[in-house]
Amino acid sequence: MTRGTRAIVVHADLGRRQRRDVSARLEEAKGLALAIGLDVCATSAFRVRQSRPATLFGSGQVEEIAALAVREQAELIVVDNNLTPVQQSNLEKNCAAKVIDRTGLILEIFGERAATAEGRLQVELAHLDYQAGRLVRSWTHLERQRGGFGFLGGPGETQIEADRRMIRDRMARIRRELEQVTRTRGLHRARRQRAPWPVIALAGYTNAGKSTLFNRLTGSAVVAQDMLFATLDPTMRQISLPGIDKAILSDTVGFVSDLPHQLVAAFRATLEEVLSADLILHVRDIAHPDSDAQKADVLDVLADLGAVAGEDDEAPADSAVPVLEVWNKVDLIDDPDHQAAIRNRAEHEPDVALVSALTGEGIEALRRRLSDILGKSHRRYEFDLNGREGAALAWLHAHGEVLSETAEADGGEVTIHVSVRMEPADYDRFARLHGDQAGLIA
Ligand SMILES: Nc1nc2c(ncn2[C@@H]2O[C@H](COP(=O)(O)OP(=O)(O)OP(=O)(O)O)[C@@H](O)[C@H]2O)c(=O)[nH]1
Ligand SMILES: [Mg+2]
Repeated sequence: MTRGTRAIVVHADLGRRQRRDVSARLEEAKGLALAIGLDVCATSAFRVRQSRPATLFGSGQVEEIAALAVREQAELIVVDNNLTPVQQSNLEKNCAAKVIDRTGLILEIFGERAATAEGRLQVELAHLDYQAGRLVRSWTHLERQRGGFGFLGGPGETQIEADRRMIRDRMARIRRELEQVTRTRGLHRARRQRAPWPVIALAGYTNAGKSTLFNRLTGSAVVAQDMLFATLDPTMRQISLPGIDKAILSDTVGFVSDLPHQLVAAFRATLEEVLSADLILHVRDIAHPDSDAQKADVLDVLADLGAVAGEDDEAPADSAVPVLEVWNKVDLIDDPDHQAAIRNRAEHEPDVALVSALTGEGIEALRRRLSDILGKSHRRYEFDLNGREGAALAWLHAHGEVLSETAEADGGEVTIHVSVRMEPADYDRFARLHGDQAGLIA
């Protein structure tokens, strides 16, 4: 798939209760296609009463799609749904064009954006997982890449087995490499927390303005543009807040509805930065017509990661991170009545800050708010204690709220990883009392 490829975007409206209407879905799908540089010539939605196992769309609809592709001279059809391998290959045959589904498209975008070694490994892992799922009935995808494996004979069950094994081996290797990278980052995290500076993580729907706010608050210049998934790799900078010595702000990948589960799994380590934060700033494009649906999608992903309590959870998770909603892009609300209503709502909601990252409105108030929250709140610290230091562990249980505790044996040495929420003053006391002998990660 190359930039500038002529493409049409189609969506099957399956009539399920959706958070957004069909035209908004199509608009977003078009945005995803544009994000990878496709030349989108036409978009169209089809009401599909009964999804067909062979083609998803009804036969008349397939003809319409084929005709549209011909009329627009499109080489590629983006289907904004998830397709089975069989549906994908039948559609390709019937429409005489290449077909990519929603998950495939998002994986392509991530593949193009990944800039760090870690990001590339994560995307490759997600891609392999996606391919492995497609091997069940269709091996044609891999055939192209097989190259040197031709000696194994004609494709058949044996070939599928061989492909599966190849993918499995490669996935195992990537997982090991990723573990290594993650471990290094985990150490960085521990070192940072020992400082101990509070960490604020930005989270939110793609294009909500996270990077723009990040730049506004830190005075840096990370890429922020009107494009879905502009940011992929996490970035951290120091920000200064009134009355607070130092704090770290982290920008990260945006979310989207129906984020492929392979990606969430692969990006878990990166997204876990969000989990270990002291505060999550949930940045929302409050001027977007689908703002509420986007919020629900973001909360789904955060709940999935265990950062916030999910809709079905009875009580907030122990480790839940406090969330402040940042209603961004207030400058974009044209209708004065709507603008007034939003301002009024923001004022009365306890955990909402209204800003425009672009004009700077509300930013100073947000800074004060952050100082307030971080100044008061307990922070989260992580320790690696030597198994013999029972006294240090007991102290942590007595003075802090232990969020998790896991033991790991390496030879005769037992290390206990403890994650604790406590006041910075208590942390200082702990460090004075047990610091060196407790074996803090340094
Ligand atoms: N009018 C207006 N535009 C904004 C505001 N904040 C961000 N934008 C614009 O919204 C677009 C997306 O901003 P980004 O900061 O890249 O969004 P993001 O959340 O980092 O997006 P991803 O990294 O793609 O997930 C850019 O064109 C910004 O200039 C704002 O307060 N007002
Ligand atoms: Mg960004």
